[in-house]
Amino acid sequence: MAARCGDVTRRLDFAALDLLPSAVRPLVDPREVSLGIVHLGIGAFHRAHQAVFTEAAMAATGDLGWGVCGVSQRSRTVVDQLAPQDGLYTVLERSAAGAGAQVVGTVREVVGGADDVATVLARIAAPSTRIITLTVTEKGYRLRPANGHLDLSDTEVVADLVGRPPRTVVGQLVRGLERRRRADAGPITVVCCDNLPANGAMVRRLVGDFCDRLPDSPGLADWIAQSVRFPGTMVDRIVPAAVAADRAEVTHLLGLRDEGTVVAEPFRQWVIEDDFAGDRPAWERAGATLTDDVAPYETMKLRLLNGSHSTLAYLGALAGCEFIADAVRTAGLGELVDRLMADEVRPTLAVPPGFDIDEYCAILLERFANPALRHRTVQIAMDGSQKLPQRLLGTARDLLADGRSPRLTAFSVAGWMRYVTAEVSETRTPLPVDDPLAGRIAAVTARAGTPAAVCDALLGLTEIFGEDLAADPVFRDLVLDGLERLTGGGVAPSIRAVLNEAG
Ligand code: CS2
Repeated sequence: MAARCGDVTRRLDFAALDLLPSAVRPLVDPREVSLGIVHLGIGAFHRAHQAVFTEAAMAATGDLGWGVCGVSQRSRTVVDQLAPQDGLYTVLERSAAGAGAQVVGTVREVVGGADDVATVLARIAAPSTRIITLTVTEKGYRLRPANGHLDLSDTEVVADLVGRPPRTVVGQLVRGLERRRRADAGPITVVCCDNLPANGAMVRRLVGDFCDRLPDSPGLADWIAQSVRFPGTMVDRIVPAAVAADRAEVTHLLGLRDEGTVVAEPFRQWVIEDDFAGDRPAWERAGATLTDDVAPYETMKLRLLNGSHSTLAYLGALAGCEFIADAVRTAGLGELVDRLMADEVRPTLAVPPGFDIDEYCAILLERFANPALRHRTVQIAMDGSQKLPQRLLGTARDLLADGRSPRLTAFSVAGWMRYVTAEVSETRTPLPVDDPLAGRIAAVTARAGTPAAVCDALLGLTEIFGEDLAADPVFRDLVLDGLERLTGGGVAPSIRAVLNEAG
């Protein structure tokens, strides 16, 4: 009774747990959970994905030693949301069938990584910590996409290397591991959960690059090679930014106020390379797939889901759609991504044995069309320079190498080019360019007066396109063709034309 008609201004925390309707309570008693995981980059995605899997694994086994110390990278927002709530928050699952709430109790501590570096390093060095997970977004790694190594010209990386309390992710990871080695706290596994190809190997490489430049840490790289594992992963769950209406709905469902609500679709998937230095949560008991080879899953997801997502985001935003679910029903975009997946992406994939790719693609289209998810096109359009290579350009490269025409993929790249230069959509809504390369993009296109000049200027950004695609005449012609159409004729007629030409 108290939960349903209680004081709605009361905030979720330990003391309010007993007021919650039993169906929404955490799967384990959070007061009994102890820390076992450090998570770098605690945003909405971690809370709706890995934390949910971990809680289900703890509930399935009764091993409650896998609570999360969540580190926020820059802003203190998550600390302010979760600390007063004893780390508790709600996952609001939205689908056409309605909304369901589940309170999650796995996050046991939240630390502002920018101002409390000492706690971050101490947690990485604690013997009870056996796993470090990461979701810091593509740009958070500060790597050079062209060679996959740490960007040693990045001023933050340089500052970390000369010895300030580290603020970059790689700096915190390496200094934490150094502390762990000194404390003789034992082996540990670093699980990258960002949408990057071969993400485990990538983090291992960046850690190595940082270590190579630390004159004061002899032997650290060898210790890491022996004691630290970096499995690759494929992570999947669509998690749009929560808004006031979501928090209001949670208040209604819980009878309590929750400032830390995250919104998610019902679908969730996690494929993890089974390569751990020590213990781990029984994530397979929570529906995760542990496998020897994560690469086929990862490429499939990055090219089919994320490639389509970016296509819907750029072209949808250009057509004036605020949300992905609208974009997929507008201007022929649904058919475009369907054909993009079937005709261009699928031939480049090595499908894991026994995996039903037809069903996977059909479900993807349904997930994009979920009317209850208000996933903003401009949110996904962010950081295109960091996303295009693994989402679209790999497909283009593979098709070109095979002598095939990446017409639809190139059209999607043209959508990005139009998005970053158009300023406003067809319905005059603003198209923000939120990207670490925004300054370079603006500078190289400033005096480009024709689609050809824009196309060449942007293809010249070899940190995105590499030397190969920048110089590929077939690719250039296809992208330019798309960009000319989008510049002159709008999204819907351009899609019709390109689909006709693609046959
Ligand atoms: C999206 C992803 O924001 C984006 O760029 O494409 O976050 C996407 O929602 C997830 O990868 C789904 O697993």
